[in-house]
Amino acid sequence: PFLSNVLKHHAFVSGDYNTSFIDDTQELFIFPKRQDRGTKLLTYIGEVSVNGFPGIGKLDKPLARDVRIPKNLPTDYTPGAKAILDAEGPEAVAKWLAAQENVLLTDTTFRDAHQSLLATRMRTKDLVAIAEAEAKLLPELFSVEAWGGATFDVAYRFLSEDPWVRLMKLREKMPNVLIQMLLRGANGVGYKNYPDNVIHTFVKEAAQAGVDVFRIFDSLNNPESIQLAIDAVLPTGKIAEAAVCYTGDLFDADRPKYHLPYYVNLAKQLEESGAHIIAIKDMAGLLKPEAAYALVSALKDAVSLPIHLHTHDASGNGIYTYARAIDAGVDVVDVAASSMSGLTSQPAGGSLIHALSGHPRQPLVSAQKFEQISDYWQDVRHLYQAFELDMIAPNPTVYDHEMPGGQYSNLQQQAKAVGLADRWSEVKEMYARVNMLFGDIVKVTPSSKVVGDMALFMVQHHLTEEDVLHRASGLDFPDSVVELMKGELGTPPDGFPQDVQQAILKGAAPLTERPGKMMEPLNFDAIKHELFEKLERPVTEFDALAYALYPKVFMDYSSYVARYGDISVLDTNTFFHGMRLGETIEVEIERGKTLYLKLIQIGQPDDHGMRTIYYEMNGVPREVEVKDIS
Ligand code: 3PY
Ligand code: ZN
Repeated sequence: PFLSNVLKHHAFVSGDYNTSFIDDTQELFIFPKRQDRGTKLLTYIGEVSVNGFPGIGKLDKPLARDVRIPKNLPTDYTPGAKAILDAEGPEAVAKWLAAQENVLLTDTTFRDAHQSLLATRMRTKDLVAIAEAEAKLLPELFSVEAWGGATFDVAYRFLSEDPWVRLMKLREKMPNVLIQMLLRGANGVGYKNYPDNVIHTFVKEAAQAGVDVFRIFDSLNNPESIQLAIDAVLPTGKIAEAAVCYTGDLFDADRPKYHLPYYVNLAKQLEESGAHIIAIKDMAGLLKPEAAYALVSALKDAVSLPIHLHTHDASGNGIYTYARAIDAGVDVVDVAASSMSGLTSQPAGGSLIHALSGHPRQPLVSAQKFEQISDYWQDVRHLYQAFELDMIAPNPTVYDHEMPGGQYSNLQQQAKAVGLADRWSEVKEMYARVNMLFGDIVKVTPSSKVVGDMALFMVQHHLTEEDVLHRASGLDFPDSVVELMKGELGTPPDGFPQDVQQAILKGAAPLTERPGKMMEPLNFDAIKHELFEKLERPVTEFDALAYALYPKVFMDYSSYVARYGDISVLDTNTFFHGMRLGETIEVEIERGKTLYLKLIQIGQPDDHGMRTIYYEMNGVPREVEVKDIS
């Protein structure tokens, strides 16, 4: 341990040491009490078996089912759009796309579908297990959306795994398809603006680790924030897909703000900013079929870039919307595997392919093969039943409240937590009213969260819009609301209503510039040093970025890993539910090294609530102590 401490010491690593190094550096003699990987895993399993999993508690472990993974895959990968990007660059991909007669598909199952249906909880292990089949059976896909959005922080925060490892593993298994991510402009994969150099560094590292297509949006449709991220993508040689977020109703005469010229102007600006593709990001599923036809037609006329359409199927109208967009010439649409589609997720890929039977633009992706992939997700989804939302049918009220796919279940949970479960309809209605109070804004992460926070606040305190304007001095608004009005998420191009802004800021002045632009660049070297001292291990660029974006989440994750080891190796059922008495599981902790674990007995709690858990590990008795906090 001494030598390893020396080798890891930052002074030694940086070459900044002299002969007194050892005398002056007493921490070299502190040796951590090492626990082996087996004991750490047994402790984790014991704690989950006794106390349940955070957020879902102690539930019966679902019976194991066979998971169907397609067999007899071709030995080789068929080259796809990725080959064009690698050989000829992003402009060539855009040109190739525009020349395709058939509409192309992006499969969102690896990101948005589980973000929108299963609270983003899909684990890397389950994603990687189907990745090779996905890439070998569906090489005609334009891309697989597999990273970004909420998956980044949820991986660390709730799954105790490293999202960068996820990306690199998927890259390895899918060498022939484009991997796409969702990036929130100047908000990165976070909930507020970061210094510009954080966005640049993040994009550079993500591109190196495997992202080919960056879908970039801003939660207030502010083109400056999107420009920043496009500028970060261009030097990487990857694809910058810039999104206009769709809200409101194109044909609503009472809301002229979001008529065609609004989107056309924005798309033109994004084309000028250097984007290779324009996305229409319909994050709530508000784009009705005829609006889709009109919008895609107008954008095809106004810009010379391919158009990529994203929707959510909350209303049940998704396939119809796509059909009309396809008639209008849309180049790519987002779908999910059928068993992970519909409702707050994307429309089903297989259904769309069948719906276009006889249509000259029917996608080249095989519906049968897509269903083989879908069979896998159907089996795996069963393991995540604790995270299913309680929406079971299409819900056209989405056109009234305009809540994004991923937010619905979250806000419902938040409402329950503050005792508003039986006033959920009021909350939804208030969400729409807050939107108008804030000046009819785009609602998508992070702006959507602020609208939700304000709606809860107003319902909870029985407030009206009048109260907000005239009783503001006596109201303690949620922090997120004050930050929004201050301009910390940026501003909508036409600003916020001044009276509301002034009331909520109570006299404080709003920012006048994009916040990230005014922040000091982050010193990554200093962060690495700081982390090295805290973690006592080599620090990667990925660690430094994660810490820059989410300091507390990353530190919590790091202490979790120090305590339990790498628990991403556990099967999902055990990860969420622990083990049953008498059950045996296998855990491959590294290639070729498997532990066979059997849970023999759970002892009674002692005076301090500690229980002894008795296992066999590879046939040898083992015990761990676990605190019962259930
Ligand atoms: C995200 O930012 O996570 C989204 O999915 C927005 O739609
Ligand atoms: Zn989405």
